[in-house]
Amino acid sequence: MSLDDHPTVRAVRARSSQPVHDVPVSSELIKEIARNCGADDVGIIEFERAAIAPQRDFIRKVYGRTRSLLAIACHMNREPVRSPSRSVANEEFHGTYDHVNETARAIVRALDERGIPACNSVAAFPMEMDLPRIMMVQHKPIAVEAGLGRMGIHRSVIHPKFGSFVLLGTVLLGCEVDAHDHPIDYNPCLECKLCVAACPVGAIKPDGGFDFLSCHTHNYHDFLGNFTQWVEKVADSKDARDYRARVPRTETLNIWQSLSFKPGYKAAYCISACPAGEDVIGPFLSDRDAHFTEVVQPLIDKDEFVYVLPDTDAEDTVTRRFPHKKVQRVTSGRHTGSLQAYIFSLSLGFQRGRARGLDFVTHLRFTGASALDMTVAIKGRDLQVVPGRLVGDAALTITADTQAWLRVQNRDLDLADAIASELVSHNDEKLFAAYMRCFPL
Ligand code: B12
Ligand code: SF4
Repeated sequence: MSLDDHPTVRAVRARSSQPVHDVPVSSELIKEIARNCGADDVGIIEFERAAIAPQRDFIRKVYGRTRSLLAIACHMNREPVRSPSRSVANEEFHGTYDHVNETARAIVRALDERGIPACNSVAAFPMEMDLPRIMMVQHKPIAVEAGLGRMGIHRSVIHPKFGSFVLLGTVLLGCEVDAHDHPIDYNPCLECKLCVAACPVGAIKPDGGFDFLSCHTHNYHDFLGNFTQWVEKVADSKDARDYRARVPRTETLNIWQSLSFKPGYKAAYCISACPAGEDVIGPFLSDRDAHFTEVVQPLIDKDEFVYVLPDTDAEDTVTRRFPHKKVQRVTSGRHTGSLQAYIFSLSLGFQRGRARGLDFVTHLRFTGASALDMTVAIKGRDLQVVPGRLVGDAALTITADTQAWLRVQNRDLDLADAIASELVSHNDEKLFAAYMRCFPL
């Protein structure tokens, strides 16, 4: 039988003529479908929008036919998110993440039924662990471009109506649309800095800076890093008594609960404290002190474990500003698999507090199979990384075998051993120690 005679082909050809995706689809139609499927707010932008350029290749890897991006926001219930009880707040986060994902799936199904090709992307934490960059679609820049809000000092998108209490999703559309949305013309962030005051690890900086490593280490303790550490502690334990000496009973229960019910976010207090947004701001406007006492102070006062990497800005913050909270020292669970990943990790892990008073240029010369030169300039809170070139006068020069350096980063090789066996060398003991303190392992 020829393809033209196949029953499927005959049935499809007997249907109406042109596939919808060859002509621009009504933007309003798609948005109405999205709202009917459960989105609280929606916006559409063209795939070629300049702000999306840094993630275009990653989006293509998810769905190669992407032509437009549909941004969706679903709002969370405010009061549960604000509860100092983590189980209550986490239920709200998890429930809304599921809702965003289910909404995106329903939109794709409804569009498909109308001949409009589309692919949803995940709302919650990404899982492409084998790639140097694990998140494929970055919802925040897409949501901002589509007019769903602006990023506040806490670096989450604040919706003009729902404030910080929204989670985001993106549906990748395989069609052009007839109208595009644009960013809103003001930032709903009030610059009140309550997010700065509430964060237990000091990850939110008053000038809008963000300490990724400290937030990730504490807030995401139940997610990636802790599991790796726990497995290693189990592997190292001689017997049950030894295991109990290494892992507090609360941690064992915590891990079991994460596996059974989903991991818990340890804080997200930056979202809880935020009074921005038309539906949220009322009580703050009528009595700011009451907002602080009722919403922010209970989070500050909470007696809880705070997970930090040793000798970091986060550890300083907890001991200085929150002495009633209990510091739990942990190791970072991240894996640095390549020099590109190391370069990327520098800006994520940079400890501004440790860099206070420093002003020097470092030349790094990586040798071996993947040889590379690079420059790292540290000037107080400012960090500049220039991969591929040695720039300026270097006070510190580090020469390292690439593989050995990566093994040190992953704590597979002790730094002292790497230096003793001349796999790593430098010209200045004091500056080398200062450099290493700025980027904790
Ligand atoms: C990586 C990530 C994190 C990281 C970094 C947070 C951040 N500020 O970006 C960590 C683990 C710390 C984190 C924490 C939280 N997150 Co988060 N997270 C993401 C994720 C996967 C990507 C973020 C992103 O787009 N970054 C890129 C750029 C554009 O954002 P940026 O702020 O300019 O970049 C900073 C970092 O992301 C980092 N970075 C840049 N590129 C890359 C690449 C990689 C691989 C990594 C690891 C980091 C990284 O460097 C920048 C400077 O610090 C998104 C989901 C998604 N797929 O989009 C959710 C998302 C941003 N998270 C969200 C939430 C709610 C949280 C938490 C409240 C935890 C929770 N309960 O869910 C906290 C809040 C912390 C905070 N104040 O930002 C929501 C925010 C919703 C909103 N209203 O904006 C998102 C959009 C998930 C969702 N579907 O709604 N998160
Ligand atoms: S808490 Fe205040 S400063 Fe922080 S994001 Fe919200 S409005 Fe902006």
